[in-house]
Amino acid sequence: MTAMVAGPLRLRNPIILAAGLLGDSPEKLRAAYDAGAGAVVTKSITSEPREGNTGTTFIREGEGWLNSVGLKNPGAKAFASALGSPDYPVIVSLAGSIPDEFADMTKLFDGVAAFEINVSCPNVGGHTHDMGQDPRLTGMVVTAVKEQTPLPVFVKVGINMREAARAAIQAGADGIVAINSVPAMKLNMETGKSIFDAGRCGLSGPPIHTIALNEVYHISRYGAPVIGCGGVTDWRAALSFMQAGAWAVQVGAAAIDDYTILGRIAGDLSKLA
Ligand code: RRO
Repeated sequence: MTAMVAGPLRLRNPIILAAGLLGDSPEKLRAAYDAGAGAVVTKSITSEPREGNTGTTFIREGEGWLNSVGLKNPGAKAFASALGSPDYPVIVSLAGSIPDEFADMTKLFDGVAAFEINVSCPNVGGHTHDMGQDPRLTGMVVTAVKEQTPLPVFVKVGINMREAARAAIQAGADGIVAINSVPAMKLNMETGKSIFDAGRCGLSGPPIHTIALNEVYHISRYGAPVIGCGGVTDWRAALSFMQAGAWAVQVGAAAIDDYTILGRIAGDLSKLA
């Protein structure tokens, strides 16, 4: 497999497991790495445990997926202790409300490769989602985290968050992950109400790939490394992210049914080199 020649992390290949359902346990993270990913991102972790949303949280929608997980996680302390000090590259995704909360969480993790600050969760209210709508606050989070850790810090933005990406880079972010799932809606025809208890959901998978590509193209002009994320199911979509300026690519929902897709995409890409 090709070794990455540039970027804030040295990885065995540029295919990274995206934050999400597969990153909620150390066993799954390890399995995704063993299946061929260059690195793996955890589920977004908060300082306190969260039960997540009730009811349906994940369904197929056409060629994509809708989720409304609601940041379900055991909390930073429990997750860090379960993770231990991994001997493979783990990027810890962090979600929160205020800059110090993010910075404090970084202190709990040992032996991880980097942090990914999630400012774009579509499924919970408050700062966790709105942060990416607020470039100043996004910059403040990056500043606080960079003061606390020497590790690379990435910021995961959603659609229409280019100003937050720019602010994050100005504040010292080592890279931008673009994009998170796209805020969406799915109604129960009989009730006219959302099929998700929380009302909110995010669309991921192939239907958002071209949207993500457009964001990657624009954000990569800002001068920091960009990691493309959205709708990658094979080497073609991965390559298009790279042609648009990405130095690495994340794969999320497509790996749920079959981890081996990670190694397959990495292998197929390396044959092009
Ligand atoms: O947990 C979720 O519902 C979730 C998060 Br934190 C996120 O960043 N993106 C997403 O699609 N779902």
